[in-house]
Amino acid sequence: MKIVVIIPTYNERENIGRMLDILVKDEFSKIKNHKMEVLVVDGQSPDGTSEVVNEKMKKYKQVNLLLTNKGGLGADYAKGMKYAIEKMKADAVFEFDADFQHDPGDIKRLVAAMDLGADYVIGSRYIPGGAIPKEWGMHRKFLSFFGSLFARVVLLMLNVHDMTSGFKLTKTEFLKKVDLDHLLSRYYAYKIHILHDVVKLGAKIVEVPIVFYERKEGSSKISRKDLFDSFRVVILLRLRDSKRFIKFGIVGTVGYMLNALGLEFFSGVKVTQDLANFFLEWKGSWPLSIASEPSAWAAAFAAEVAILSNFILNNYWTFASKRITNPLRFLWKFSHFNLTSAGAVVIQFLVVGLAVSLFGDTPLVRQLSLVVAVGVFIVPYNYTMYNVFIWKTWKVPGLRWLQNRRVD
Ligand SMILES: Nc1nc2c(ncn2[C@@H]2O[C@H](COP(=O)(O)OP(=O)(O)OP(=O)(O)O)[C@@H](O)[C@H]2O)c(=O)[nH]1
Ligand SMILES: [Mg+2]
Repeated sequence: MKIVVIIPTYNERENIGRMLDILVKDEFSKIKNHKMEVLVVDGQSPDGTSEVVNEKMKKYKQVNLLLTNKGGLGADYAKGMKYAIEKMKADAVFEFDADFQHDPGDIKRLVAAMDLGADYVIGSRYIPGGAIPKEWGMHRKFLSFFGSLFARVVLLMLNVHDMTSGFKLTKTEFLKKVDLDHLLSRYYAYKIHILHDVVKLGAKIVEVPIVFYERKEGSSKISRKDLFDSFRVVILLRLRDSKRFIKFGIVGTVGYMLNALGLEFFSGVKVTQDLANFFLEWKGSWPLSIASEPSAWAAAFAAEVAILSNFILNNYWTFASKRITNPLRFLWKFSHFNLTSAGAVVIQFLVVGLAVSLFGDTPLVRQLSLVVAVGVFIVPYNYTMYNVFIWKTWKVPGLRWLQNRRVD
């Protein structure tokens, strides 16, 4: 494999020369089974970092230089990664700092993890054996740890312990599938975006413990705005992941509102009165008496309105990519959807009907009983039906013949 160590620099004159010597002379020679190269991505540092690199390039053919206009760490890394992939034909790339906070001696340890099958190796400070600088003040320790924990929890990535490490080895077969031109951050938070995408692509992740040292020469470029930027990126990634879930929630809310309005509307129309009158002789004999309540029928009609709205909105919006257009298939799918939702009609009929027959037929009783019907019965009911018949995530032995029938 060809492995390119990408080192972004901005005013790292005191560090870069010594770092390149150590990498090329000491470390690369220890890695026998791969072709190792360096790509320094310099943001045209005013301190003359690139002059030092140019000098080293005369000495070592493994050193490459790419000049940028200092677009921020993320933007410059994106350029470096694309250069390594397209121009240098890298099979894997390192993210690595120039300032000796990362131990060059750890490079071979991350390579060894990839040799054992990892696609994405994280130099991790938050697993046993890893460490952050002792010299860091309480607040930087706190921010680093809880920042990482926040990202892990919100993005549901508890199996990754260090979300913001700057020391990583990534197979370019995965990096090529990440949209490097549209990273959500041009600054430090780009790391969270790439990590998130690579995990979603199904890469095999391995964390190798590293000690992160305190910077000795030069100055830090990280700033307070990076904290807010990281927060923003985590939230945006989360929203992106849960778009369908949020749409599903909105569809449910609209469905509920139509249900509540429908209940009021139908309880005042002639059809429900007529239906109730038809069963008037059952008035005294509970529970059949429920059929003689106009609002019970109104609740059943309202349920059907909500089912219709849910089906149409989900078909044309939430699952728009799988939209059903063929009219026959649409009808078939709709009747199937109705069949699985039929229980909801019955539940609403019974719960609202029972409530109005017990407590009187007032808007308050109707609406409160609707809340109970939906919240206590219909949501769990739908959840069960969806798992058994729609997504088929629960296998029920006695129902296998029904579950296995293809409806789509
Ligand atoms: N090309 C380029 N390099 C940058 C940019 N910002 C930072 N760097 C380099 O990226 C690496 C990491 O930046 P640092 O400032 O050390 O960030 P850090 O290690 O998280 O913070 P410290 O612990 O304070 O050093 C260093 O090698 C910097 O020189 C940039 O905008 N462009
Ligand atoms: Mg640093």
